[in-house]
Amino acid sequence: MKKLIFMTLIGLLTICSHVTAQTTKETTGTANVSPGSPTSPVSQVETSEAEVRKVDLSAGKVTLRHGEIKNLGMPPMTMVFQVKDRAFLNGLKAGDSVKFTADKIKGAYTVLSIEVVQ
Ligand SMILES: [Cu+2]
Repeated sequence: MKKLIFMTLIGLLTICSHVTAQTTKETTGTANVSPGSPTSPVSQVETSEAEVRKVDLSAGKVTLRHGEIKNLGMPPMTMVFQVKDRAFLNGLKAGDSVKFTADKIKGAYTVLSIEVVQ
């Protein structure tokens, strides 16, 4: 009889620890997903640095020799960007150092914001 109780206890303990383990696993699993996971939110746009090479007011384009653009996974290079607003090009000239954000919009690399740095 004593042995039966003992076995039952062992059985209960096993179940308990199993449940606990599962709960812990689930909790940590959820914790890993939810807090500020950098990949999930609507395309986080990071500021990149560049030097203006050419401004094309009539086409609404700017050529930038840019540093790494993390949100686009792009290494440093010189390339042409569309601009979201042609007003961005007013006051920009070749040789300016700028900070800008860019994203791919309808298949075209587009400057979303740009600011001359002194
Ligand atoms: Cu590029």
